[in-house]
Amino acid sequence: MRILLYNPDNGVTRNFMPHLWMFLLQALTPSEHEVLLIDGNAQPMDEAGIARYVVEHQIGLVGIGAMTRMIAKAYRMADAIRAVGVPVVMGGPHVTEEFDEALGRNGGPRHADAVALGEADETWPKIVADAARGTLKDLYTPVDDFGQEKKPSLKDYPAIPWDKINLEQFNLIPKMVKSTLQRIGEGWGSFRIIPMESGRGCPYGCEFCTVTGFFGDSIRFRTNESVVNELLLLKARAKKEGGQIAVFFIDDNFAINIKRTKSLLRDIIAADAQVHWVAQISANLLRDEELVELISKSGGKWVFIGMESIDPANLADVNKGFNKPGEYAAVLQRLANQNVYAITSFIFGMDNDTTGVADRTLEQIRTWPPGLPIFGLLTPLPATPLYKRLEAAGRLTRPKHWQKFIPFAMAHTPLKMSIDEAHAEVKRGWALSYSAEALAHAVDSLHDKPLGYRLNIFIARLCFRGIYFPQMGPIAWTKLIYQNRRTIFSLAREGFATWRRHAAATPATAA
Ligand code: B12
Ligand code: SF4
Repeated sequence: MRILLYNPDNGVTRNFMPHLWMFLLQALTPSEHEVLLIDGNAQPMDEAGIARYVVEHQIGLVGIGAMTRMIAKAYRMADAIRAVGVPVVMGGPHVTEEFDEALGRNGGPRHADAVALGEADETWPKIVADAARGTLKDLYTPVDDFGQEKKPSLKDYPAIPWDKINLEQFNLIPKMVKSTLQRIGEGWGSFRIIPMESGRGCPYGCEFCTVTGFFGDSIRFRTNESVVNELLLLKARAKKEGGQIAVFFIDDNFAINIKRTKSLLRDIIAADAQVHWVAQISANLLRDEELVELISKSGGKWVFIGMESIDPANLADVNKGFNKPGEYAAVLQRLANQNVYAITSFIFGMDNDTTGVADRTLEQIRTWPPGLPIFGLLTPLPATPLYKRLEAAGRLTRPKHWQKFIPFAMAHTPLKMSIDEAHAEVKRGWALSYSAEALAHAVDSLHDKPLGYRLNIFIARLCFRGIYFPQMGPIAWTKLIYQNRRTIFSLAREGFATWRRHAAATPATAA
C-alpha cells in the first residue's frame, strides 16, 4: 500500500522546519508499504490539489497530523481526500483532545475515518495493517495488555534514515543561489533545520500548555548513543552534499534532568558529533554554569526560553512560578558569555496584564544581550487547565476558536484590559523589536564579537520578523532588505574587508 503523510500549512508563514512526526511514523511503517511525505509549509496545496495527488499517486491511506491552529485546514483537506474514496487517519494533539469533532460525533460533519489518540509510535503499525485489510477502527488508543494507557519507552527509538530521505522540500537556500553557495567554505548549497527529540514529557504542568497532559509528567529519554548516531548521520549527509544542517532538539525542556543532559552533551563532544543546535530549556535550569559551557561546546547556538511574562503574579496565575523574572538578565548574560543566544517568548493578555505591558517588557529586553523576542497571546488550547478554568468562568468568547482560526487573536477576555488592547500590545511588541532601528541596535550591541555572530543575529531577526509580519515572496523581502539597507551595507563592507585581509595573508600556492 502507498501511504501519504500530510501536515497542513500554518496559513501565515513558511515554517523553518519540517515536522518530526512524519519522519518518525515513516520509520515505523512496515517495510512492505511505501510512504510519501508532504509538508504543506514547504509544498503548499489546496483541497483540489491533494485530491488529485492521492488519485494520481494511487494512495491507499492518508495520515494527517495537525496542531489546533491548523486543524480547520486539516479537516478541509481530509474531506477532499475522503471525497475521492481514500481513507484518512488523523493524529496529533488536537484530535487527541477533540476526537469526537474529527469523527463527526458532536453533531458536525465527519472528517476522519480513524483517529490515533496520543503518542502513536506503537499504534501506527496496527493502523496501517487494519487499513491494508480495509478494517480501520474509529479510535486507536495506546494501551498495554491490561487496557492501561501506555507511553512508549524511547529506549528502542527507531533509526530515522536521514541519509536516504529526500529532504529537497526542506532546503531553506533559494534555488537560484544554491550552486554558488555550494562552493563557499564548507558549502552552503543547502541549509536545513532538522527536528530531533532526545526525550518526551514535562512535569511542570503550566496552565496553558498541552504537553504535560499529552506526553505525561514522567520523562522518557532516548539513549545517548541513539541521539549521537542520529547527529553523526546528519552531519555526514551535510558534508556529502556541500551543505549545512542544524538540529532543533524539540524536547519541551531539554535540560529537565541536568545530569542526563550533561552526559548527552559530553558524549556528543566525545564523538565529534557537534552540529549547530537549538533547544528549549526553561530559565531555572540555566543557572548551571557547567551546563551552559557544555551547551556551547557541543554546538548549541540558540536556546528557546518560555519567559512568558516579567510579572511574577502572571507567572503564578499560570502555574509557572518557577520562572523568576529577576534572574532573566543573569541567565541571558551567562548564555551570551558562551556565545549562545536566546529566543525569548512572551505571552500578553494574561490576567494581571494592563495596557503598557509591551513597553514594560521591551524596557527589560533592551537591558539584556540581544536575542530573538517573540510575542503571543494567552490561548486556551483544548483540554488544558487554562481552557477549563476560562470555560468554567464563562470567559471564553470563541470557545471553538480553532474552527475559524485567526492568527494573533484572543479567544477570551483578559481581566484588566480589553481584547483589542491585548492585540495592540502584541503588535507593538513585534513592531518595536523588529524595526530596522531595533535590528541595527541588536547588531551594534555585539560590536566586540566576530562578524559571524552579528550576521547570525541579523539574519535570524529578519526571518523571525515574518512570524508576525508575513513576508512571503520577493516583493516583501525586497522591501525588508531596503528598510535594513544600512545594516546590510555595513555588514557586507566589513565582510569584504575581512575577506581581502584573509586573501592577502594567504600565501599563493605553486601550481
Ligand atoms: C517543534 C514544535 C514547534 C515548532 C514547529 C513544528 C515543527 N516544525 O516541528 C515551532 C517551534 C515552530 C512551533 C511553533 C508553535 N507551536 Co509548537 N511545538 C513543538 C513541539 C515542542 C514539538 C513537536 C514535536 O515534534 N513533537 C514530537 C512528536 C514525535 O510528537 P507529535 O508531533 O505530538 O507526534 C506524535 C503524536 O502526536 C502522534 N501524531 C502526530 N501527528 C500524527 C498524525 C498521524 C496520522 C498519526 C497516526 C499520529 C500522529 O504520533 C506522534 C508519535 O507519537 C510541541 C510540543 C511537543 N512536545 O510535542 C509543541 C506544540 C506542538 N506546539 C504548540 C503550539 C501552541 C505552537 C505555537 C502555536 C506556539 C505559539 N504560541 O506561537 C506555534 C505555532 C506554529 C506555527 N506557526 O505553525 C502546542 C500545540 C498544542 C495544540 N493543541 O495544538 C504544542 C503541543 C506545545 C504546547 N505548549 O502545548 N512548535
Ligand atoms: S510550557 Fe514548557 S515547562 Fe511548562 S508544562 Fe509546557 S513544556 Fe513544560
